[in-house]
Amino acid sequence: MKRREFLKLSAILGAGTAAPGFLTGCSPPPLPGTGAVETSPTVCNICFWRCAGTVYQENGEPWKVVGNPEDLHSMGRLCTRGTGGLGSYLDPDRLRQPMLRVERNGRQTFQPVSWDEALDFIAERMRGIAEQHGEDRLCLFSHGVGGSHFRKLLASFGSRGYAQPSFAQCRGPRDVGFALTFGEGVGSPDRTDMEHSRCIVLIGSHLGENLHNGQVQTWIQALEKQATVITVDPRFSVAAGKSKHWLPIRPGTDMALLLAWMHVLINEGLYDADYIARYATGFEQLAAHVQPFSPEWAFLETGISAAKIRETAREMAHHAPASLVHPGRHVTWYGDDTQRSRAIAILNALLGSWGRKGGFYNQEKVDLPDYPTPEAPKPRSDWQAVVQKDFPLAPSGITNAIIDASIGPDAFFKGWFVYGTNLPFTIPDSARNLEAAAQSLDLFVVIDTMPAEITGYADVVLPECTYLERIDPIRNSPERNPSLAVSMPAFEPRHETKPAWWMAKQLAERLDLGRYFPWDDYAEVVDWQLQQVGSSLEEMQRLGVKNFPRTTPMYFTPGQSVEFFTESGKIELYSAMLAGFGQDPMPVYTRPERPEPGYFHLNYGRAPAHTFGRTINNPQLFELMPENAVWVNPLVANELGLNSGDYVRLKNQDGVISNRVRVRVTERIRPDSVYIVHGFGHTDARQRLAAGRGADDNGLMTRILVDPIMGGTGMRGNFVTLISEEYTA
Ligand SMILES: Nc1nc2c(c(=O)[nH]1)N[C@H]1C(S)=C(S)[C@@H](COP(=O)(O)OP(=O)(O)OC[C@H]3O[C@@H](n4cnc5c(=O)[nH]c(N)nc54)[C@H](O)[C@@H]3O)O[C@H]1N2
Ligand SMILES: Nc1nc2c(c(=O)[nH]1)N[C@H]1C(S)=C(S)[C@@H](COP(=O)(O)OP(=O)(O)OC[C@H]3O[C@@H](n4cnc5c(=O)[nH]c(N)nc54)[C@H](O)[C@@H]3O)O[C@H]1N2
Ligand code: SF4
Ligand SMILES: [Mo]
Repeated sequence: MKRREFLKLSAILGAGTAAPGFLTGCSPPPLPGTGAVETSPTVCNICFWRCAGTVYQENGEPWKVVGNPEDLHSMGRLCTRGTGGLGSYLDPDRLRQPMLRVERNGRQTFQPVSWDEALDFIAERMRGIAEQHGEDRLCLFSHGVGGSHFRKLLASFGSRGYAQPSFAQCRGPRDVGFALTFGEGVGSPDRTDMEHSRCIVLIGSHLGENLHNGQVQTWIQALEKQATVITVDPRFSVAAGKSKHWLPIRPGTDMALLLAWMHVLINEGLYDADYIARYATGFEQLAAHVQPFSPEWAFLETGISAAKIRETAREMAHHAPASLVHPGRHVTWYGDDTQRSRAIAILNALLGSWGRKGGFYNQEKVDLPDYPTPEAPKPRSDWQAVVQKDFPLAPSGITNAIIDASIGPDAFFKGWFVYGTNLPFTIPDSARNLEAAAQSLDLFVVIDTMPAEITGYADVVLPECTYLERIDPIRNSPERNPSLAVSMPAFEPRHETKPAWWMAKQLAERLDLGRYFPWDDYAEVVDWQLQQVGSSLEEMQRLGVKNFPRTTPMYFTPGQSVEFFTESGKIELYSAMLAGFGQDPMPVYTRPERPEPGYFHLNYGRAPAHTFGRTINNPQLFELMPENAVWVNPLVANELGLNSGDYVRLKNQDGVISNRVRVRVTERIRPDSVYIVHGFGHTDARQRLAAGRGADDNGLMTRILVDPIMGGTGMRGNFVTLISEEYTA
């Protein structure tokens, strides 16, 4: 529009009309949009999909962040949240300087301190822990790329304790379930080949609200090509609205549906017999196992008619192998989650979709060497064997197990580093345990950008600058097309904030571990790595993203013999390994508990404008969605005399009461459930926009259903009732 106006003006000028003074004068006032523009490459850090983009500034002022058109991983676009990324830099409530817990007039408070004071304090406590208990007693909770610097620091010190909430609170069960079946996990980004799928089955995956960018776009491509979508969700999600079949399942009964689908595929001979004969083991046992689970049986459990179960199973088979039963991502639901993920994996095996076009493809990443540094010392203990002995099949750290192993005088862990994870909002039933751990630990360090609730437990708070103000490790995600992307500082760090790499290096030097961090600036590491693959920081500063050719096929070739990374080398429909660990070798259905009268299943999920609780205070994203609402079915609303917009509080089965939250009366939720978007209900008043807005699902999850295989925290066994609250706004 602006451009056209300008052209019109030049036409007038060309026609000999006297030019207005500001066009002929020697010192024109700057016009908007004509200032000096600078750009720098970035990798979005608002969620963990890691889309590449470009940051624009004009006359040194932040202007916008947009997608990098060369980035195949994001298809050149940022999502709503990524576009609002500047808000994380501009947020006036950010942490500004290091803070130390001190005692003043008999009360504890945080005192702003210099970096030297904060880092000296931490180094001294680390030494103290090493002397008293051993150098292996520290652990890191981390979610985000910068955590790798602290992981390196702790490893060089002698501690390997490590956990991310993306395992035990998120996708751990699916990765273990798929690994037990196919010998490999689904990975992140997920290896789903939706752009080529002819049929997509979504079990709770609420794509469209879950806005993992590239994945949502491939799903939309499938929709545009008229792929059949079958959505299983007790809520009429955005995805359900785009589906041919919506199966509004009774919460927690998915396993019954999955077993019935297998029953139909096997009993009607619709499974991929060649694929199973060639690649799988345990088919006989599976066929016998699913006999009792007819669609008629499953109807009584799930509420989905037998006819619908048969129709959808046949449709999946019709499109196989381009039929993808999506593995989901946040799958810590009812405690039998690894088994449900196994059931999904087995169903995919029956459809022959693993390794096939439109199913699961083989990913590739760039073979990028690590910067050479000395090898970290061998730790004096195997912390996993101590802390996670009940879950020998967990390949990764279990956040909740580490918290438990940090409480009391005999606890294994004595010091915590918490990087970019707001544990009180992230780990269900953690409030009591975090308090107890904080009392027991000798050192509690939080590295965050915001005054998140977790900072309230810390001895020391280290303020990190945002991704827009620092250089991050190179993005090298496994994908369809291998690619590298770099994230360079667009702005100087505000206030006294610093990047994680700087903090880790400073600590290392104080601990005589400087040899593990042999660089002055992390940019040297990035440049060295890029040089090894024929690029450089200078080139990447211009390009942002570089794509590399694939070297292996995306799919199995017809008749290819494949060695799977399982014990048998085959796809394991029957898992001898599970049997060996005293677990069911094939998935078994357990009927979930139902709510007492007056109570509802507490259902929760994502909204497009936010990532967990971490963006609520971002001024640009807050504006899009300042609070959540509790979805209530009209039948329930009528009975309780509630209208949309009324305030209520949610009270759970253990008497925990939420913040007040508005009601949204909608047919889109079943009468036995209510639904809220996760991440709201912040309590720290220093987050001035977010504090007190909406309700926090996590606080209401005082009952967790622990997965016996991998230790994940099933969160969907909580029930709430609604307490009305006078409308006061
Ligand atoms: N009740 C409930 N619990 C859940 C979920 C749920 O839906 N409901 N979802 C689960 C899932 S799927 C996941 S993956 C996890 C996610 O769990 P988390 O990753 O812990 O999510 P957040 O609570 O948003 O915490 C992120 C923290 O990182 C900080 N941060 C943001 N950017 C930076 C940065 O650049 N540097 C540093 N140092 N800090 C930064 C934020 O300020 C915030 O305090 O939560 C799990 N827990
Ligand atoms: N905008 C945005 N997008 C995100 C994120 C974000 O924070 N914001 N986080 C990302 C992350 S880390 C993750 S792990 C994913 C999580 O997103 P997904 O893995 O897609 O979904 P879930 O969180 O497991 O489940 C939410 C859906 O499950 C449905 N559901 C509830 N109970 C049941 C049940 O018993 N059976 C079935 N079949 N469905 C049920 C809910 O109604 C809801 O639609 O989203 C990712 N994408
Ligand atoms: S999906 Fe959105 S928020 Fe996540 S990295 Fe990409 S642009 Fe950023
Ligand atoms: Mo997640």
